[in-house]
Order: sequence, then C-alpha cells, then structure tokens
Amino acid sequence: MRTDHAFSSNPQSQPSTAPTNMTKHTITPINKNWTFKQGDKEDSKFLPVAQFPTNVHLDLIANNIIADPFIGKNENDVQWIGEVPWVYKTTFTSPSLTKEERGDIKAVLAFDGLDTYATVVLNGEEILKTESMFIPDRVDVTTHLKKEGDNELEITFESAYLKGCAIVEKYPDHHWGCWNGDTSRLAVRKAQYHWGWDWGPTLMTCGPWRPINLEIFSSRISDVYFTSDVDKSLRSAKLVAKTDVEGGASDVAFTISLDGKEVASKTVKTSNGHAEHTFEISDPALWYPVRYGEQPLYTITASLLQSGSEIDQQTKKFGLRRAKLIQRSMPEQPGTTFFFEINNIPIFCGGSDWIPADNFIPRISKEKYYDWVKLVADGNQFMIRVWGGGIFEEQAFYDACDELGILVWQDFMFGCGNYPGFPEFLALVKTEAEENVKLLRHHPSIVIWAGNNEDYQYQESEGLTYDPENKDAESWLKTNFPARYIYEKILDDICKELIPDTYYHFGSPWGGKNTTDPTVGDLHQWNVWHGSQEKYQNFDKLVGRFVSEFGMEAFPNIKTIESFLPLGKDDPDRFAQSSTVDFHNKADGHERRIALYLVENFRYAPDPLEQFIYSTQLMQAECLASAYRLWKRQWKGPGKEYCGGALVWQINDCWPVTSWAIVDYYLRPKHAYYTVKREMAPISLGVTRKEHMIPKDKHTRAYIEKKTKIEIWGSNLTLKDITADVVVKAFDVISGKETYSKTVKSDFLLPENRSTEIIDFDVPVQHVNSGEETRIVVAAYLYEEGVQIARYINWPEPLKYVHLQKPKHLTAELSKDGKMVELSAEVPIKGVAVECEDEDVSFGDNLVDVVPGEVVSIAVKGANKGTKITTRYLGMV
Ligand code: BMA
Repeated sequence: MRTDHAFSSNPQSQPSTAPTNMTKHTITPINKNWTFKQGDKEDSKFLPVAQFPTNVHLDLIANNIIADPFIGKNENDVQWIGEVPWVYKTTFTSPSLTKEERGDIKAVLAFDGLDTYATVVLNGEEILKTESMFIPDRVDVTTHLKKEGDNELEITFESAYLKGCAIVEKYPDHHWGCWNGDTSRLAVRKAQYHWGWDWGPTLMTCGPWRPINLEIFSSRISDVYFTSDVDKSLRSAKLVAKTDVEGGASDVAFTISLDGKEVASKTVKTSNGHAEHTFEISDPALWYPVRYGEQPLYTITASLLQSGSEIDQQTKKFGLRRAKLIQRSMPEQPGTTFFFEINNIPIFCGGSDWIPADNFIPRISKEKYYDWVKLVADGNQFMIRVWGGGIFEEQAFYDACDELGILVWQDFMFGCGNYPGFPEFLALVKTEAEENVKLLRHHPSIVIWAGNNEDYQYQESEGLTYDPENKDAESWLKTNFPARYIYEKILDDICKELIPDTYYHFGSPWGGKNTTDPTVGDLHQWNVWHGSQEKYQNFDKLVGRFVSEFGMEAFPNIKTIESFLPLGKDDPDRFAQSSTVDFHNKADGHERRIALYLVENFRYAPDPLEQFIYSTQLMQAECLASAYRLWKRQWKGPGKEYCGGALVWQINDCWPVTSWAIVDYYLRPKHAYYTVKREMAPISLGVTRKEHMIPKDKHTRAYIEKKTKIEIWGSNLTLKDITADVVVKAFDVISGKETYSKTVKSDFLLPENRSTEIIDFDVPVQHVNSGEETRIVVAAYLYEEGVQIARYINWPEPLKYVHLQKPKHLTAELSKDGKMVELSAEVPIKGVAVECEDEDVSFGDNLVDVVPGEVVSIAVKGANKGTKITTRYLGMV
C-alpha cells in the first residue's frame, strides 16, 4: 500500500457527478527551490537556477559555467549543451486540507511549457513524457502527492537535436529538406529558430520555459471562450459566451463588463461540462486598429458556482470588432484583392514581421513585450506577423497588441521545409494547434491565421508533388509533400471548429497559380536581396496584392556592435569586415549583398565604422521606404485595392546582429524605422523619376531626346477627404540655388483612404538634353490652408553619381523648450541623421533630407540645455 503517496484519503467517497462539499480552485506556482544539473555526468552537482520559468542556457550563464553566447564567438563554445541531457529538480509541500475537503478534490500539476523531450518524475514515479515545447500538459497527481513532507519533482530533458536526428533516420523514405537549420528540426516540435537561422545563432536550449502550477479543485473552469459577430451596421453584436467545466459544479455566472461597469450578466446551468449563453450587445464599443479609433476591451468573467458559492473564476479581456479579409475581383486588374477591413474600414496594412525577441524567451519581461509593440505602433505600423519559425508568443505580446491596436497575423509554427506526416507527428501537431488556438482566440488583435511560413515555396523549389485538383486529403499523405495534410486538413479543420470567425490561410505566402503569383493572395518579395537581386528602385514592378515579407539588411547601432565585441570599444575587431562582426551576421553571402546594394547606390567606405553603419542604414532605409511608397501608391480606393499591405521583414532581432531588422536587439531603431514611419504617416507624398528616350526617327542612335519625368502622387490614409495645394521646388545640388518654385495644383482633392495621382511633368531644367537633371533635387510639398502637411524630397539616382556638397552651415539646433531639433542648410543634403550619445534622448524622426530655405523639425525627448546633438549625412566623410 502506498500510504506515503495517498493524498486523497478516500477517492471513492464522493461521486463526482453530485458533489456536496466543494473546494475553491487554487493555483500555486511551483517556482521555488529549483536546481539543475547536467544529466549524463555522475559528478555534476545540482546548482540553483537563474529564474523560473527558465532554460538551461540562462542557468549556465548565471552560474558562470558558460560565457554569454551573445558575446564574440562564444556561440561556438556552447554547442555541447544541445547534445547532452539536463535535469531540473525542486520540492514543494502538499496543501493542507480538511478531511471533508479531501473527499472529492483533485490535484493537478499543470505544465504550461516544457522544452521539449521531458520526462517528469514526481516522488519517484514517472508521471509525464512530453514531445513538444508548444503543448501544455496537465497531470492528475492526486494519488501521487505526499500527505506530509516535501514532494520531489524532477524533470529530465533529453537532447532535442539528437532525438530529431534519430527520427530523421527512422523515416528514411520521407524527403527531408529545409532552408535554415538542419533537417532534424523538421522532426521536432520545438521553436525552429533554435537550430539557427539566417539572422540567429544556433542555441539548442531546453528547460521548463513556461510556468508550472499545482492546482487543487473539486470542479473548475477549464476554458472561457466565445464567438462574436458584429453586425454590418456596427450597431449590435452577438456574443456567444462559453465555458468548459471540469468536475460537477452546476452553475456558471457570466458577466460582461466594460471599464469596470457591468454590461450584461447571466447565470446558466452546466450540462455535460459545458455552459453557454448568447448576449446581444447593442451599440457595442468597438475595437479599432491604432489611429482608426479606440481599443476598448471588454472583460468576460465566468464564475463557477456550487450551492451558490463561487468555487472558481476565470476572466478574459476581449474586443468586439468586425474583421474581414477581402478577396474579390477588381474591374481593371487580374486576380483578387487581399486586404483587411476592420469595422467596415479598409486598412492599408503597413507593418512588420516578428521573430522571437530573444533566444532565451523566459527572460523577456512583459514590459519588454509592451515596449516592442509600442515601438511598432509609434512607427505608424498597423500589423505584426508572428512568423512560423518561432513560437506562439507569450500572452503579454498579444495583450500589448490588443491594448495598442496592432493587428496580428499569426502563423502556425512551421517554416521553410518539408515536414513529415507520420501518425505520431500529426497527432502532436493536432494537439499543439488546438491548444494554442484556444490560448489565443480571445485576442481581438489576431485577424488571420496562416498554416506555415514558405513551406509551399519549399515544395515548389524542390518540385514536390502538389496537385491542386486532388482534393482527397488522405492521398496527400502518400506523396512526398505530406505536410499538405497538416496545412489544408488538420489546421483547416481546427480553425473551422475553434475560430470560425477568423480567416485561415493555408500558408504565407499562398494563393494563385503559385506562391509568386502577384495577383492573388500574399507574396514574399525577396527579389531584392535574395532571388534576382533587383534594384530597390524597381519595387513598383515587384508589387503583389499583399506583400507579407520583403527586406534589406543593415548594420545595427554602434553601441549594439560594441556590446557583442569582447573588448567593446577597444576591441581590435571593431571594424566592419572583422571576423567577429561577420560572425554576427548569419545570412548567406551577406558581405556581397550588402556591398552590392551599397556600391550601386552610394560613395562609401568601410571606415570609419560609424559612417559605414550609417551607409548601410541609409541604404536599408531608402530601400524599404521605396517599397512602401511604391506599393502604397497601388492602394487606389474602392475597386482598386491593387496592393493591400506591406510587412517588412523584420521588426526585431533575437540577439545583437546585423540582419534585416529595422530595430535591433536592444530596441535601438535603425534609420529605416523612421523612413517607414514617414511612409505610413496619415498623409504623405510620393515622387518618382522616370527616364524617357524619344528618338527623332526609327533608326537614329544619335538624335535621341532624353526626358526625365517626375511623377507625384499623394497618399491619404485618413478617413477624411483632403483638399490641398501642391507646391514643387527644384534646387541645384551643387550651388544650392532654387531653380524652380511653383504651385502646381491648387485645392487638389485627395480622397480618403487611398493614393491619388497628382501630376507628372519633366524635371524642371534650364537646358533640355544637357544632363542637368542629374544635379536637380525636386522637393514637393502639400499645404492645407497654408499649413504644410506633407513633404517629400526626390533625388537624382543613383546617388553615387551626384556631386553632393559638404554644407558650410548645417545647423541642428535644439529649440528653446528642448522638444525639437531644427535642421537647416544652404545646399541640399541627403539623409541627415541626428545622433546623441545620451541614450535617454530619443528622436521622433530621423534621416531626413534637407533643402535650402526650410527648417526641418525633429521631435526630441529627454533632451535638456546641455544635450549635445550631432549630425551625420551622405558625403560627410
Ligand atoms: C524569409 C523568412 C525567413 C528568413 C528571411 C530572410 O523568407 O521567412 O525564413 O529569415 O526570409 O532570408
């Protein structure tokens, strides 16, 4: 008889269907006294963990056993960690309960996330084995807990890498293959970027990465959820509130409240472990994306009642909004639209792709998540795509998106490869998808789920079998692309059942003839940087209905580089081409590609490092802004939504690195963050130059008139029509002289929520065919009732041909109140960056072009009288 383990004194005494005594549901975090050690070494001692939840790298760093893998090339020295087992151990006491309470209670250990192959032993008995870091597990430990004294909980994590290798070998018939990492990742349900990616180190960590709790209850609410339907009129909403109940409690009281005030409530009987009630909410407070309205969040509370007393309660915040993905044909262009409409408002979805914000997730604080999302919102962006090679993010991330009005595109966790389809794998995938959809479905910010990242692109590139006509799902499993069954059957069924109101997309990209079809679905546009390495000036030709990825690399802030150099500022490798700096760039061919785009566009040099960093950031900023500008131009209003959004690859980094990120690991924006922000301003102007050759006759090669036309358009992303004057000026780049100034349109109408072509005309020159255009800078301004509401400066390109002058009088003055930096100069200057040593000083804008006769103001925070602000610009060095 196991007297020492019999926590429930009389488990059979109370039939669970008609309990009389009920205990309140209590949740006790098991987060104390944890120690860890290497599992395959006899002599290794248990050491204290760094924090809880945690992972093995954080604990080894905290115990000074390994050096920080983010510094120098330490990553290389810590690879052994991923190939050995690790053991975590703690003790905890059993809750003391009265005799009556013991009768019908259950004790459950809830593991929110164990990364990945864990064997859990409680008081010497194995209670759980896991195979996915994404699946939360609950284990009934009622009969395992000790009545008195400490319980011992021990978790052993095996090497996920070696397990993956073994699975790959076990299924030799599967066509294993992937981009990034190695194929063992495809077999393992663990964050795929842990295997290394083209922006991240290989750090195969493990551990209890999410909380572990001990729950005591007789009956409990296992989930609170709902479906919602906001009427097209936006005047009413139907909310079907639901709970699932474990145990025999009989009633659930639902309360809906807003700003602390009750809006509706209802108590209902549970039946077969379920209770639901339909609420009609009239004049609902609607949740909007940032800039388009407020983000009111309702609270739904479900209280579990037994004999009138509350024994459990769960609350969730939610928002009511009507979210649709509009895919319809257009009269003048092929294919279909792909844009989001929230509360009947079509949104041009400028935004970013998101990767995990650290290699070691447990150390990302709630505040850091909030700061990241705030940066996105402050950058005039509306959407974040949670990319499939990372994790289903922490609640804090989505909470911040809900609060700040950022739409979320959520991928399922598959990326860049050919995933297997053997039964155990499919079963894991199914549970993982169900559990994570349930965890996230209340967030109003999530407006789309997608099956994977680029797995269809991988299928196309490898020529794996895919017959769109074949609708027999079971047969897909027999092909060399079995994962089609995951994306088009398993995930599709789950989404239909669990989130019928949210659009599910088979993959990103997906739609049309294939993944590169620019007329249907979304597109990853990598022909700038990867692929055919197009010039970024040609982004207009590379448009798609919704570009969910495109990008360009740039070096991070100098302080970020110094942070990873072992000797910081004094490190002998503190130069652009050094081996340590190269090591902190994981992209294939990065040296060549950065150099290619630099050399095509700018006069630049690798030294000094600060100016080189500036050059790469200028290049990235010009590149990304040009994509935004040219694609947003294709947002032309009802029936002409030729492009419905652009998401930059990528907003963030998981360590200090040179990558496509527009903000680095330490949340230091690169200059592209600001140029993208300007493009997504409520009102903006776009200008482009096009060369036209007009031969005098059919055969001549000598008598050709060359004209350079500028095209000007305005983008009004507000929901109000605007009437404005359009002023165009021209300047000689060498003398600084204004050579042209004219109001080219008066009272010009820019209708709401679209881009409108304004005018095109020849670059104003004194002498036709003299090549003068190449020294003329064109400045366009929009004035509404005399107030400047937008400006854009257009330069001859490539900029490397332009004889840029060093200004004699570039002033960057702090305004008297310290809230503005005012820039002015006597010659046109490209890309003036303001910089400040003091990290508490931040700027609202950066990298601006300046032409003579104007003062460009940049908002500044945290500055005072003594603050020293310096400038940098193209051609300075
Ligand atoms: C995209 C992404 C990532 C990758 C990026 C840059 O396609 O989906 O897999 O990091 O390209 O190469």
